[in-house]
Amino acid sequence: MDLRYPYQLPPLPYSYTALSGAISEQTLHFHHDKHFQTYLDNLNTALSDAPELQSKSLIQLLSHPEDLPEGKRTAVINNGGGVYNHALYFAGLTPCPITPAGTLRDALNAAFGTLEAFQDKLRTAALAQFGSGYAFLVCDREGRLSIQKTANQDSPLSSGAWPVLCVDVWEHAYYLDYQNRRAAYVDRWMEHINWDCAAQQYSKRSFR
Ligand code: MN3
Repeated sequence: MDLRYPYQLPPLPYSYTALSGAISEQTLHFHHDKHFQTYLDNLNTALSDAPELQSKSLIQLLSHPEDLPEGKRTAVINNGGGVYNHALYFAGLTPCPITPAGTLRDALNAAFGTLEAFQDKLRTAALAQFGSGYAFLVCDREGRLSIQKTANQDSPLSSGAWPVLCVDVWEHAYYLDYQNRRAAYVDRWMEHINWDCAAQQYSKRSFR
């Protein structure tokens, strides 16, 4: 995903009721239209007086947080990470899941052995993330896949990994539907992974 200033809310790529067995219409409205929008608004505000940062892509900004001016660094990490992570999260869901195919399936098999083993590792990471954050499927420059959990809105880009897929485990992602049952949410999320989106994201990996 090549996101650039001024950042705009991508429309939800399915209807608000499309995932209702797993994620309710109410949660999608709050999460996509309110939480995601707030990260966008805060990022645009933070960059409004920084033309040198406006001209960079979000991937460039998040890949080198050490290069950001000190007065902007925290705002970009938190809100830029929030924008990229949410864009990937919502694009990575679908009401009509298919199984992984092609080079991504081969890479999954090479890294984890089986799809079930991948799911176990991702679930473990999602449940082990203390407090707010994400579990990601990421790859390195050679396309090797692994699981990474991050706190808050930190991006795997900032540690040199390319995000392929993510599950948001902030309570705002599941509390209305599952209350404290994060494991039940993660299991239902897993049934709606958009492997087409993940395969595209995997094939577009680029390290800046
Ligand atoms: Mn969220």
